[in-house]
Amino acid sequence: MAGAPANLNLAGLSKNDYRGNPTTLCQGCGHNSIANQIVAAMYEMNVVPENVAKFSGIGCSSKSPTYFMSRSFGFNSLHGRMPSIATGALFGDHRLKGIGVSGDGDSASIGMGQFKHVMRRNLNMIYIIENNGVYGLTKGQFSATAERGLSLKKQGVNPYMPVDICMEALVSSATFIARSFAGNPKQVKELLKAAFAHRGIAVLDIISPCVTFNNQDNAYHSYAWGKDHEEPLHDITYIAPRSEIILEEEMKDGEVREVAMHDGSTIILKNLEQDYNPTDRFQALRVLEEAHQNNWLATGLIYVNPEKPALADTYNLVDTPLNRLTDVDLRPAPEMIEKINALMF
Ligand SMILES: Cc1ncc(C[n+]2csc(CCOP(=O)(O)OP(=O)(O)O)c2C)c(N)n1
Ligand code: SF4
Repeated sequence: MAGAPANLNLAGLSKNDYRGNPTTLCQGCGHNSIANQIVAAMYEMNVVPENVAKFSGIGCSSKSPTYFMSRSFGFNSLHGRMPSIATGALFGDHRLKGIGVSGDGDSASIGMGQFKHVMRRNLNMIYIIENNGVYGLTKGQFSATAERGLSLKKQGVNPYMPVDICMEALVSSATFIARSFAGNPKQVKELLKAAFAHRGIAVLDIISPCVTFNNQDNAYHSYAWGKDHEEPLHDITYIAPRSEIILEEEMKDGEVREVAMHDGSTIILKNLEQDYNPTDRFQALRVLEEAHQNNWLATGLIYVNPEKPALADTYNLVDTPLNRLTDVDLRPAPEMIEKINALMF
């Protein structure tokens, strides 16, 4: 195909244009691998960085937006408050796509209320939770996603049941829910692409080991446990609108499920163990419960509903972003003022 030179994508940008500052996180931290996959996915999707706004709360994970897409807008907000800041900003300019990065402490502990409300509002944002079961930044306390019985040297034994981020997202009416593992970069990248194509909230719960405070082999958020217990529901491939579908040889009838996205793109899922339909909410609930009971790390696209309108679409907004409206645009015409005055007296 004629087009851009090999190292430039269709937006005319090189991969370097999608990078951020060098990481300051620990070497081997799962969060670094996720930032790298965001760079790769956005480059391959030909995203214009200036059309993206990055948001985060507080934590090692919430530092991540610094490490990708320096040319995009960005706001590092307060602990657990990323959803409301993002909601305001994406109302201010509803043409931007949000990429939010949070931690399990940021979202499932202090920010749980905000998390659930941004789900039901269906904000047009990818919401990544870099889930390591601990508060990495403040030296490894248990977070709300830590498994019961987890024993850490300085913390003792966790007595509480864990919060399941995907289950919480599902019951809060999120419209795209996926789980992955930082040790599976290909799946992370394809899910990121699909999430970007989704118009609405797209939750990615990514198990992202904290190599400093919670990476012993028996911990549910460690590299070893993830590798041993990962049960992908399908192989996932994202097909951009109008690009050639070249997978027919690999995929046989009956094993393949396609999900058409709002923008004309397609997600192709090749089922592995079971015939899984991610548009069936009841099946999604069941697979999460089964995974919980059997100690599986079920990964892949768990649920998607491309039909529900995103938050900005449920309001009768003008096409021009609200933050670009001028005084002249906002001032009612004299006849309209007359009408309003007449109604009052
Ligand atoms: C209101 C408030 N309470 C507590 C803190 C302290 N604090 C900073 S980060 C953090 C938890 C971070 O954990 P997580 O979101 O899981 O991110 P990680 O560092 O593990 O990536 C806490 C409790 C804070 N900054 N603000
Ligand atoms: S403390 Fe843990 S979460 Fe924070 S950067 Fe280091 S490995 Fe990552």
